[in-house]
Amino acid sequence: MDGLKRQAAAQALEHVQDGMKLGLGTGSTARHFVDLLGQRVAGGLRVVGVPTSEATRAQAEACNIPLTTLDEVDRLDLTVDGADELDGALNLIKGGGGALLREKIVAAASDRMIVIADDTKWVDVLGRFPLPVEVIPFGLAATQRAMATAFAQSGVSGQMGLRKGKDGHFFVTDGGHWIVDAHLGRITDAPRLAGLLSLIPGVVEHGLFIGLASTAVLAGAQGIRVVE
Ligand code: ABF
Repeated sequence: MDGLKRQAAAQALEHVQDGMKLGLGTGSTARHFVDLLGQRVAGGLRVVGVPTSEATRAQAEACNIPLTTLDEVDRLDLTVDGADELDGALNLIKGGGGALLREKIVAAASDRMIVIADDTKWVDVLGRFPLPVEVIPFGLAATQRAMATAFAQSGVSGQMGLRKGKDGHFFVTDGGHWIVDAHLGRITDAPRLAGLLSLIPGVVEHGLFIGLASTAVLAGAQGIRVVE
């Protein structure tokens, strides 16, 4: 599986050109991309990157990839990031790694987003992977009740659980928030659910990425498949 992830990352690297401003994704697949990009930078490629997590920042710095922020540049040319699930409309579930807020801010500031993944992430209908929703701790129960209403209004239901970290305590995001994972099964109208979740005050951001990805590079046993 790791080899497939690296193949997808290598294919996405073909889209990187000298002088580009790049969004740098998070997760084990994006990690391959940053590693390969670092090798190209060492060979003379000139790019600047905006990392989507503290983990990616640390990796990019170790690879000597020049970094910038969205305060210093207006738009990014390209973001390359992984996903937990993607469908035929290139809608995504992201946030399994807990970095969905910065990932979405960076993707939305990019002219293009390439998703890199092994082909097990490709699904007919999103939702088998639990939907991560980043929430403010204050008023959590009220936020979860509002989320349940949003689920019902978009025709889904399921259990919600507050994510815990490896230490057994609540997982805290880079932004200092918590994550609720919603086990919904089949999200048949992802754009509607995305819109409803975005209206809830205690929801900082959710892991449905609708209309943000322009290309998917999927690596499988049969080779690389590019979906646009
Ligand atoms: C990030 O990393 C996340 O949005 C997503 O949750 C995860 C995918 O991880 P991996 O590439 O390790 O499967 O892209």
